[in-house]
Amino acid sequence: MKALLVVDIQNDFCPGGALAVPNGDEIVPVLNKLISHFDIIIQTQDWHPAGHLSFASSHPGKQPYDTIEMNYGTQVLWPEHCVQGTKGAEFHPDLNSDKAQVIIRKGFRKEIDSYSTFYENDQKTTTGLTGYLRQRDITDIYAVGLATDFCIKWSVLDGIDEGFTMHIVKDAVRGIDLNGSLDAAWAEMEEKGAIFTTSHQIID
Ligand code: VGL
Ligand code: ZN
Repeated sequence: MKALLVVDIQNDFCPGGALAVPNGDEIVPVLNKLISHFDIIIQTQDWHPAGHLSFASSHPGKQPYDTIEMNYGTQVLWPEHCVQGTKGAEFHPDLNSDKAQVIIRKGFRKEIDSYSTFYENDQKTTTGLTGYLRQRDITDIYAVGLATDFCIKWSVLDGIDEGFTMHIVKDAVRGIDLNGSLDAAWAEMEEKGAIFTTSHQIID
């Protein structure tokens, strides 16, 4: 069984949002086509409490895109984004979210960020997604959404470690690209065994 994993299509990651991914909204029509093609849809939603420790504003003297050492490793500091209950945390209005069967929220613990949909950034705290997927006999996951070099990459790498076949739909993702992170992400995903595909290969 296969599932479509629609990652973080939220206002704050789209142009005009607090942490806009360049051309992030461009993929929405492609996502809607894929959504109508798949039977099982899982969406993720970045969902931070105010004062989340991944925000630069929570660390006096720090600027967005600086990094700090957390007890789980290096953390990029972000502009405040996807705060629970705000407009910025809502799904993009043009995304067809009606078909989503489960929505995984992540980053809701103040002290820990969560890029991956499987594990939080300590690589230990689970979101429960693996259990859901296994119980539904899902073997193949098609990752789409934002951002290629953060939430998509970490989800793809973790998904492979969890034993799933991870596909990444190249024309249905967009990246942030901090200091070459986008090229590095593509290389890491390829190296780990992710399968690169396109929406045309899936739909046509
Ligand atoms: C993301 C940075 C911070 C993402 C989420 O969705 O890739 N990136 N929070
Ligand atoms: Zn976030």
